[in-house]
Amino acid sequence: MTLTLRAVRTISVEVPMTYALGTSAATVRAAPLLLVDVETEEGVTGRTWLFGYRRSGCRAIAAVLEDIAAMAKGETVAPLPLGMKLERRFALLGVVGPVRMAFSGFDAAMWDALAVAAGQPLATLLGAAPRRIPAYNSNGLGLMGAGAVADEAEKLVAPGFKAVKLRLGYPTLEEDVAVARAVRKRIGDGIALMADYNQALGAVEAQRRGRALEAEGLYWLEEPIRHDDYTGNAALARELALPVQIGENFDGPKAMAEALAVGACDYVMPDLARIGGVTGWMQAAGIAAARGIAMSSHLFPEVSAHLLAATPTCHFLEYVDWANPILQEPLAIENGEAVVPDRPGSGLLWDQDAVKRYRFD
Ligand code: SMN
Ligand code: MG
Repeated sequence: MTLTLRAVRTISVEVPMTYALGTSAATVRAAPLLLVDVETEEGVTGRTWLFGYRRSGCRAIAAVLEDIAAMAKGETVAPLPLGMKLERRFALLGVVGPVRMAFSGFDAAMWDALAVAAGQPLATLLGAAPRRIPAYNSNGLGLMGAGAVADEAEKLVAPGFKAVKLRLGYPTLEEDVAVARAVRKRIGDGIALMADYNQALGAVEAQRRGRALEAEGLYWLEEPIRHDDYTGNAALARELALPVQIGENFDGPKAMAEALAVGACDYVMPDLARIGGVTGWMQAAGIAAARGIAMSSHLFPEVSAHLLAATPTCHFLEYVDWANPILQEPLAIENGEAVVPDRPGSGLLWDQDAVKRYRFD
């Protein structure tokens, strides 16, 4: 069925988080989410959600989406050519940051509409099938000190997760090591433990801390230094035994291709909203597959589960429960694996009462 674009509607909500997210860059206690609905003349609605990081982020993305909607009205829902055409109109402003997120959300919601219209799960429309994807629990584990982090880690693995992610970047290396050890001691050896610095370190310090952490049995070292310093990341990837993970800040598949061309990392984890939605993700998946690089997701677990099912080098799904309060059917996790839902589209439906409760714009 051909779908014709009628409107794009957005609602901003701020949802309380079960676990605060205290990274080396900022602490977030409530998640500002932008809910995106693409409506079509045929009555099919496609949905996605975006993370605004701050309320102003939601407002900025919504403003761009309003502009995109005005240009897209009456067009056929065809994410690749329509996205390319409209992005060209934003070339002078720059398709980065909130503009990139708006286009990514527009793309993901269009793909959802196509899958809903086809009566197929998004994974199926992408040439795969619903299945289970290994997931790590990425809620919480902020910079709270060894005792509090170990307590929280115990709660995070309780539902059956086999992997969790720790935020590092304490003032000293000794504190980083102490926290990693306290968590390991508490959760035991059978659980994978990822560590994320959120770009906190300089090149020399990253070498020093990375080398010391090699003895702590971490699964990957994420964004140790500035995300766009590809040569610096490449030096770390070469010199450390600990695999270097980057990708949440790749701005489109081209950035990922450039990073991989210089060996900037061992693993990649693109973000649905920065890689260019479903279309950008699939292109990135091809690049990762060509190089045999394991690919994980960043945030947006509900949509990312479908995408990882269609990713040849599928690695880990990053699980966060942020959208659960406003979803009719939250993503199911069983034995530490995300269950790709076997229903049309990505499976996102808003709980309207909850949306009213948490709405801020
Ligand atoms: C992260 C970054 C920004 C928002 C949420 C989480 C973090 C991650 O870097 O990888 O989970
Ligand atoms: Mg990260």
